[in-house]
Amino acid sequence: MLGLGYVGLPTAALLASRGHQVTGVDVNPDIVTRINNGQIHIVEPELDILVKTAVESGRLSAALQPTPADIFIICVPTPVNADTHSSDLTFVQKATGSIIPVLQPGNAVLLESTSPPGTTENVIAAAVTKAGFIPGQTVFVAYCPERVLPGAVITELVTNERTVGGLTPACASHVARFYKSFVQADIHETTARVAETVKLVENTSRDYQIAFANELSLVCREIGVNVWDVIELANRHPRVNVLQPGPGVGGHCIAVDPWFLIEAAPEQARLIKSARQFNDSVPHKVAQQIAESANAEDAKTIALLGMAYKSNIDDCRESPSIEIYNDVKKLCPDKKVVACEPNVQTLQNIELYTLDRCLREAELLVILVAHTEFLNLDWKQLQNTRQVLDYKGISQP
Ligand code: SAJ
Repeated sequence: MLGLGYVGLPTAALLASRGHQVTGVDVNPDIVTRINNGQIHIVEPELDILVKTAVESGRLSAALQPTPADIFIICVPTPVNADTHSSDLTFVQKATGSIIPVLQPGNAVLLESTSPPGTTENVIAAAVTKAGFIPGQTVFVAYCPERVLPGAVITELVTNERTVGGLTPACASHVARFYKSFVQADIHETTARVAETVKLVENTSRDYQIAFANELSLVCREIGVNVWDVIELANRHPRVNVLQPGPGVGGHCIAVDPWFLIEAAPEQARLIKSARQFNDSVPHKVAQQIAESANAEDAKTIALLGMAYKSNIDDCRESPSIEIYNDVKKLCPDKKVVACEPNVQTLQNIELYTLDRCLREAELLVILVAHTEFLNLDWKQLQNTRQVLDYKGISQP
């Protein structure tokens, strides 16, 4: 397993628990040491025990370089460049290069990272061909996108259906047999390019639909109706399923992956691009609204509730709440801006208060994430004494 991140590590540990002998490879020596000590570096339910057991059983170990294996799985980051939004495939290229010296006839090389269409062929197949192998004949090459939801990774690794895109039909069926050894759902065989596009479409469709929900929230504001009521009732129609508006789209996938589709067909993907850009603008609009409310109500202390990128996780990277916090601080230099995140102890450059302290000291409470701790509050009672801005629709009776 090349890359021991939030997909690679759980997959490696799960494979080891199913009897496979697994070497986890990572370029970060701290991660390698940690895993070899049976510890983990990410927060994910059940992962700690799964890794500990796998390491103790001798079926999972970590290393800085790949060792010979029947199957190589590449699970490394595929970021987009911040300014141009073009894809950066450096990690996939390096991981592929590191496999070549230990690759042998009959091995399989699989890519799981979200990638632009054509990557499996242009990066992986090209590298193995250059090394003298024939994809589909002497080695198997396939694209098998991960689909797991952070917070439910261990379950979803087993229960989600999978798409397996082979460079040739022989590659697809060889690799599908491997996934059947631990996936309890259907495995769909197709071409690598279709599988690459499918992965992008999955996350882009979510981004696109969230943009619709976010735009609806602005439309409903103008009309003077409650967007949550409108969506709930519209969704009673058998063929309507509007997603939920929020303070922006965070995480490492949904806000990134549409750019790969846009890059592949810039002239055609206009609505996709517009949805992506609109979702990116939402945190700034939210910050503006917060500043306006704080000024109108003369609130001296503003508490932002929820810094993680979504509910009941501790991952605050790529979180719209962080952007909102920084924006509000700039827009309200004379006010105290604090944040509450029950799932972390500290956050760089952010003044964290406990929930109790926010409730005691802030005149304006802003709900940004629907954490269970916030759902359990009596918002009706709080609204008698505090101004509440609710971006998750949880404060209604
Ligand atoms: N969000 C909304 N409204 C909604 C749903 C989500 O504003 O109705 C926001 C969330 O608050 C969050 C962001 O979208 O900020 C993304 O959250 P998410 O739960 O939709 O997705 P991720 O990024 O945690 O995981 C996604 C998943 N993809 C899909 O559901 C199509 C997961 O299955 C993928 O494996 C993962 O991306 C990935 O790695 O690609």
